[in-house]
Amino acid sequence: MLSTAQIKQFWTEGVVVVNAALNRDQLGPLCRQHQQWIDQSRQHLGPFGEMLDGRPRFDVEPVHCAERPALRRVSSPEEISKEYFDLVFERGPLIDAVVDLLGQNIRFHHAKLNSKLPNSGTVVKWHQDFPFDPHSNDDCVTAMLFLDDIDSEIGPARVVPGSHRGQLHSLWQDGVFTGAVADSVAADCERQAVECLGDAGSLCLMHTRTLHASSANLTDRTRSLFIATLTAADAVPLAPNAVPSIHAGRIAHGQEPGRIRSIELQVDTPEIPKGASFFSQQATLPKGDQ
Ligand SMILES: O=C(O)CCC(=O)C(=O)O
Repeated sequence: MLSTAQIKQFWTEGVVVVNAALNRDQLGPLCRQHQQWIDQSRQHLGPFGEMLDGRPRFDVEPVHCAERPALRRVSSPEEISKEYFDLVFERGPLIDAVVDLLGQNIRFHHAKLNSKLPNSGTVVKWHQDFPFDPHSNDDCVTAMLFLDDIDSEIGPARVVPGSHRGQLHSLWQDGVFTGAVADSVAADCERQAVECLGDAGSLCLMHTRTLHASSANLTDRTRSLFIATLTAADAVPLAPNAVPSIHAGRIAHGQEPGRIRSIELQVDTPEIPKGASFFSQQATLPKGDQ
C-alpha cells in the first residue's frame, strides 16, 4: 500500500499523508452514515447516546442546536456501524498501510469520528496521543481518514514534523489534566507547524508521539476525520481506554504474538474524561488560570 518513500517519511517526520487511499465509492457509505448521525444530533440538546462505560457516545459543542448542529465526536463508531467496523477489521487500505508501517500483527485500540461543523468553533489543542494512550512500546499509529476535502481554511490537523523523536510532554498543567501541552510548548509548536491537507479519501498516518493540533473550521463546509489508533500487537496498554469499545484489544490483522515488548519510558498517568470526550478536558483551564 505504501511506497518505500512514504514509509521513510513516516519514520523520519512522524507523519505522512497518502492521497486517494480510498476512492469515492468506498467513501460514500461512510459519509452517508456520518450525515445520518449529524441529522440525529439535531434531536438532542447536549451529548447523547451511550458507550461501554456509560458516558455519552455522541459529543456536541456547547453551541449545538437543532438548526446549527455542532456534533464534534462519535466515539467507537465501529461498534454501531458495519462500514466503520470493516475499515479497521477487514483487509483494506487503512489496515494495509498500518501493516506496512508496523508489521503483520496489528491490534485495535480505539476509534472515533471527529467533525468540525460550520460555525461550531471546534478546536483541538496541541498534544501527543501517546500520553493519552500509553503502551509498553510506542509502535502505535493514529490513522486519520479524510471524509471531506481538507484545505487550510477548514481546520486541518497541524503537526510538528520530527517531534515523535523528541520528548513526551505532560498533559497535566498545574495539577489539572488539561489534555494539552503547556502554553510554552504550544507556542514552539505553532512556529514549526505543518498542515496535513488532501482530498476526501486521503489517509494521514501519524506516529503516536507526534505533536499535533487543529484550529477552527472557517468555512461553510463540514470537516470530518475518522481516526483509528492501531498498535503493534506486542504493545500492551498501560492505562484504561478513554474511548472504550467491545472491540478494543482485538487483533485487526495477523496473529496474537504471545509476547509483550516494552521500551524504557516514563509518562504521566492520563485521566479518563468525565464528559463525553477529551474536548471537555481540553476546555479545562489549569488551576492558576481558573
Ligand atoms: O480532529 C482533529 O483535528 C485532530 C483530533 C485529535 O488530535 C484527537 O482526537 O486526538
